[in-house]
Amino acid sequence: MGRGALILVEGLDRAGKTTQTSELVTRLRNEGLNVELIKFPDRTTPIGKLINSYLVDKSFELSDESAHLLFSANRWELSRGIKEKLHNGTIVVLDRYVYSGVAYTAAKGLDAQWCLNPDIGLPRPDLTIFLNLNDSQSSRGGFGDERYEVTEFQQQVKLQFEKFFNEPNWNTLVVDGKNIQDVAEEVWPLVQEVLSKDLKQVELF
Ligand code: NYM
Ligand code: MG
Repeated sequence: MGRGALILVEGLDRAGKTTQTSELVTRLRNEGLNVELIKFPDRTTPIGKLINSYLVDKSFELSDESAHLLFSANRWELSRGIKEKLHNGTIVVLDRYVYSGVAYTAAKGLDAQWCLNPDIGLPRPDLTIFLNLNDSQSSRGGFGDERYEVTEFQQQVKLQFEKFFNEPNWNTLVVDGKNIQDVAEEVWPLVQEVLSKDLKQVELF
């Protein structure tokens, strides 16, 4: 048996990542495959708990740099487990990852290469699906009240995500006006294609 695939779903807040990753995991399990879903930030770890405080409590002050490094550290906390699962043949589906890390901090004006540096060495996804909301929808509001859930900021984040649109293994799916099943039907062939590959060693950022 070959290794499992690392599949990432990225996007702005409210793009539908959590819905689509859970649909995808259900579908893969129905095919009899071993699948694990990991959502970043993982708010359950010691570092994740700090990140959660930072997101929900706007009086919890951290410099932009230290907040950024916590999000990266949260990925490093889980990276060994991710590699082990892939080696054991488990498909790992990620809800956000390195690209969110760079895009949200670079949107604050920090240098994008500086933002990527702490993530260098993390496993690289075999497939990234970016759920793309066009401007009219990203400005429709309806956010929760966590830090970053503000229309103007989301537009800056989107500009940062767009810099990754030519990354290897990247697919941008427009989700505007589509229902959950429509989007899932577009996700599925991309996933099947990566599963049909004979994946070699896990690549790294
Ligand atoms: N976020 C997420 C970052 O700023 N950097 C990161 O590295 C990651 C993984 O956390 N607004 C931000 C994006 C979201 C917030 O994520 C919480 P979610 O998926 O809404 O729980
Ligand atoms: Mg959110």
